[in-house]
Amino acid sequence: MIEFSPELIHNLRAARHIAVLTGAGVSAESGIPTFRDAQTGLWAQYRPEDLATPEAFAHNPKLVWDWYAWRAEIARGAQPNFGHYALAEMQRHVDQLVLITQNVDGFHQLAGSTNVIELHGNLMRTKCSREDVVIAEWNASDDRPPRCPRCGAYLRPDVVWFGERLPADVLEAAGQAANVCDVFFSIGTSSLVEPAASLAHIALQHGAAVIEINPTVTSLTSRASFVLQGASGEILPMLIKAVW
Ligand code: BV8
Repeated sequence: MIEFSPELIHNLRAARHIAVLTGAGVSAESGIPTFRDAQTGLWAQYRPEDLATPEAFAHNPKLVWDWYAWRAEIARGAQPNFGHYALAEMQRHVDQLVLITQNVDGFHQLAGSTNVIELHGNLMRTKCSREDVVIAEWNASDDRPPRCPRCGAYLRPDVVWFGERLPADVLEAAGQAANVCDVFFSIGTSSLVEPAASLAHIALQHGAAVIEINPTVTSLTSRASFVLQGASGEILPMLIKAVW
């Protein structure tokens, strides 16, 4: 059982606005490999950051399409874990909780969280690579990637690749949440990818308490107000019990 400091418990009980940033670590206990984990099988020879780019898709659209199809398959075969459910419950205890996720698996919504900001999109959604519009269905064919039924261009996953801008409205909403929160959680993220990693610093700048939950040290750890070292699927349910 982890002991939570009285100061941490007080901060959370007094909080009216909570912002939460999650990364791949929150889905690790669901069996979804994180970006830091070595990839397995066919994908072991590739680095995610080399596949999640427009250049990789331009160079080898089938390879990138198949990588996302594999990841979607893993996500469809997995479930949200206790960490996801605890965050959905936390939302019921505070006036406003904005859940900002870097994850593309849709598990927060599956676990019942609302007010979810998907910074990097969602691999269960597909869009036209030319028109940038979401395409819900297309003619079944063996083409990989399939072709847009409207214009014939390749379809692609509706995610933000490295070197691509985040949608302005999404980034704006996330920045706003970080700006007004009393407490900012950074959970299961190596805090390396920008602009997501800057959100915790925006919160610190205006005096919010920043709580990091991660089994390892990250670039944020030394700046965080509270550091809960461990797995989010274990810590979050205990934190909910201790506070609310
Ligand atoms: C942009 C979707 C601008 C796709 C992803 C400033 C400085 C340096 C670099 C840059 C910068 N600004 C821009 C860049 C470039 C780049 C970047 O940040 N590069 C990094 C590598 C340095 N950023 C971008 O390109 C962004 N775009 O800024 O555009 C621009 C301006 C003009 C014109 C054009 C563009 C776009 C970034 C979005 C990339 N897309 N995902 C996909 O998923 O396939 S990022 C992807 O990787 C994830 O979404 C996630 O964000 C990131 C992985 O990070 P984490 O989630 O933290 O996961 P990770 O595996 O790293 O860590 C897991 C953590 O969990 C670990 O700490 C581990 O200890 C912990 N953990 C493990 N188990 C548990 C746990 N924690 C809790 N419980 C557990 N059980």
